[in-house]
Amino acid sequence: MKEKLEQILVKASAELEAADQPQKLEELRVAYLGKKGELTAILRGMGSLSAEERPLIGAKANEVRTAIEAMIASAGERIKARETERRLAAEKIDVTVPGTPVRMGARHPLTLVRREIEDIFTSMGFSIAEGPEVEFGYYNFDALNTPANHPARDVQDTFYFSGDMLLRTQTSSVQARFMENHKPPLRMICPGAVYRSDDVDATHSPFFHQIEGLIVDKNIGLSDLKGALTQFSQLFFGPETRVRFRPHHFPFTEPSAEMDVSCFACGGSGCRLCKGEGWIEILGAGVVHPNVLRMAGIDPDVYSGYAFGIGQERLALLKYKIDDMRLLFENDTRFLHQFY
Ligand code: 2NM
Repeated sequence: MKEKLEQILVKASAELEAADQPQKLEELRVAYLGKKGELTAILRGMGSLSAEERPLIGAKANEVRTAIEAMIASAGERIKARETERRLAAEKIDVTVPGTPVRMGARHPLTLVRREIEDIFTSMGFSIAEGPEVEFGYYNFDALNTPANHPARDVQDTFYFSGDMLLRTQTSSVQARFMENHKPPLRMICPGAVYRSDDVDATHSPFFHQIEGLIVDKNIGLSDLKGALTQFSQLFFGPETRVRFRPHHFPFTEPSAEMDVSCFACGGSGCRLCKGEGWIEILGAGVVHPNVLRMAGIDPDVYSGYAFGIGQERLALLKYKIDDMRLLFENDTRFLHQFY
C-alpha cells in the first residue's frame, strides 16, 4: 500500500505539471482527492490493515494528500500567471500609434452670423424670441398694418395654405405675438426662417433668414434707433464703420429707412464689394407705426418704439465674401468647412 501511495504521488506530480487549463486541473483534483478519487479509495481500504500498519499508512496517505494539494495550488498559480501573460501579450496596445483622425465639424456661416448678431443684441439687453413658421395671415400682415390689398399679400409673393394660413414672409409676426403677451418696456430680437415666392439666383431664395428687432418703451424715437444700430454696425463690421440712413417705406414703421454701412473692405473709397459705392445696404428699420402698437393693445399715446429687420444671408455673404447665396444651401462640405 505504501508503494501504491508513492506511485500515486509520482503520477499526480507528472500529470499536474502537464496541466495547462483550469478545467484540466479541476479534473485532476477530482481524480485524486475527490470522493471517488484514488487517494480516497486507499483511505477507505485502510480498515483491512493491521493495527501496526494503519498509523504508518495513514501518516503516509496524509503526507501524499498534502503534497498533492500543494501541487494543485502551485499548478493553479502557474496556469493563472500564464493566462495573465497571454492576455497581456494579446491585448497589448501601442500608445505611440497615431490615432484615427476625427473630422471636426464646422459651423454654418448662417449660424456664425446669427450667433454674432444675437450676442451683440443680448449684450444691449435684448431678449431672443421665436415663433411659428406656419402663421396666420393676421400676425404676418394685419397686425403689422399691412391691409388686405397690399401687394406683399399677393399669391405671387407669399406661399399660402388653405384658409388664413401661410408661410411667414417676415419674422415680424413673432413681434406682433410678443407685443400681445408682454407689456412694455420690451426689447427683443427674433431670428428665424422666412418664405417668399422668389426665383433662386445668386442673391435670392424663396427660403431665407431674418433677425428682426423691436423695442417699445416711453419716449423711444429715431435717435434711439440710430444709436443702437450704429453700435451694432461697429461691433459687427469694425469700430471704424460709419452708417447712413436713406428714407424708405415699410407698412409697419413711420418714418422708415434703409441703413447702409461704410464699406468694410475699402473703408468707403469704393471697391468691388461695394460696387464702387463706398456704402453697403444692410438693413431696414423705422419707428413702429401707431397702428401696430394699437393692434397689439399698446397705447401709442403712451408708448413708442423702433424696429429693424436684418437678412442673415446677406450679412453672411458680405462678412465671409461669398459671391453666391446658393452656396449656403447646397450642403457641400468642401465649402462649409471653410468657416469657423
Ligand atoms: C424691417 C424693417 C422695418 C419691423 C417692424 C416690426 C414691428 F413688429 F414692430 F412691426 N417688426 N419688424 C421692421 C421694420 C422690419 O425689416 C426689413
